[in-house]
Amino acid sequence: MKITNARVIVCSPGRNFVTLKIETDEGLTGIGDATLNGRELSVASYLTDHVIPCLIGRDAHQIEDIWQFLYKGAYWRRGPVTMSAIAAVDIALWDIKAKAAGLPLYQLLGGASRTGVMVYGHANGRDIAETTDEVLRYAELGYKAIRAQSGVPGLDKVYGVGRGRLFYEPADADLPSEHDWSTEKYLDHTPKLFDAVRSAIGWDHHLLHDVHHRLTPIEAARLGKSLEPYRLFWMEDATPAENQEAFRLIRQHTVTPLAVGEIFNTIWDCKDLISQQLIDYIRATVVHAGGITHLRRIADFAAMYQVRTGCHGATDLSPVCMGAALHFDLWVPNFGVQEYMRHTDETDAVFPHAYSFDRGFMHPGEAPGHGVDIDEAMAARYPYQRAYLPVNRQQHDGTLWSW
Ligand code: CS2
Ligand code: MG
Repeated sequence: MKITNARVIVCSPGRNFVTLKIETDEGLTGIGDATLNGRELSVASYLTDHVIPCLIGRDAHQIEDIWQFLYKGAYWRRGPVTMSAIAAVDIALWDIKAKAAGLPLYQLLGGASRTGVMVYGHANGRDIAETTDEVLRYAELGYKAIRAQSGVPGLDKVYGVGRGRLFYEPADADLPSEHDWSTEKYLDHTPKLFDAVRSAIGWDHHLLHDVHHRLTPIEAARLGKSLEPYRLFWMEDATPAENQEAFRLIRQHTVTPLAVGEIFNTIWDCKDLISQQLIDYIRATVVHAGGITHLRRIADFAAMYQVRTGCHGATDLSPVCMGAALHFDLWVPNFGVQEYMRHTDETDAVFPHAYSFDRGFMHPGEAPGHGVDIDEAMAARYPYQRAYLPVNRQQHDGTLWSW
């Protein structure tokens, strides 16, 4: 089966998405997600200018060889732009292969390892009371696992408190907006948040929290320790992870489970974190970590150390990524949880899909392929609109900080 054409479709049904569509001489097509929040056009250009010319004429069934060609052949290996582009090709080719077999993608990976994929939703609010109410609302929606993020007294804007209720879009301006930050205010506030939430919801739900890269290792250790009474499912991105060794300091002080990796793009970013059991969940997902082909390698490596998957699934990852990830989640033996930040109705209309949500669990559906498509005519109605993620500054002196 030869690849005859490939096109990049950039659209913005409420937020920007980049989709790769691959066509073959047997009439089968496949689509992949290439969305990188705030750098969408970089990946679109990487695909159009540097990848697609190399795809034409290749055998669409040779997923692994094409992956190796795009990874090693680039010479300049790794990085979010390169690996998102490779991921888009990979997801599209797995879509084609599964369609050619007439099977849902998870069957090609090894079949279902569970009856459904447990997902977590995002409850957020401006203060503890509002956030607690949202957590209870998510429980009523059927979620068994709920992330809680709230505003912090004395801070103007904080990660995770968004414009949406069921979805959250942080890329909120044509140029990066500036948020303010105070570690002290955050560390004082967060244990109070979880004391209130756990008191309100009881012990039958998993609670999660995203620190979003903002603490030093010892500060993260302090937070993890202070949250132990509330039994979190995980504390995410507790500290920037370029220095994987930093997590050892956190590990020495707290038993709160640690999750990291949504911004990782290859196994090398998490090799030591996993092999030295410094984390409990790996957050890498199909769109930013080289597609199904590479994410399987990360998951199998993680399984050797009892590290489980917890794929990223924010609103800014397209339904194509969600669909492919759910097939992966249904198969992967060391599954942990799948993030499910819903998309807007206009996004769902552009990306019709077979996956579904039911009482806290999702299923990718039984459609051949990954079960997600793109309505190109509708996508054309939503042209790209530049939008950047915010930056963060220390409130007391303006120092640029992790957002
Ligand atoms: C967050 C994301 O979902 C998460 O865990 O870290 O909302 C993240 O901020 C966005 O994906 C960035 O584009
Ligand atoms: Mg996160």
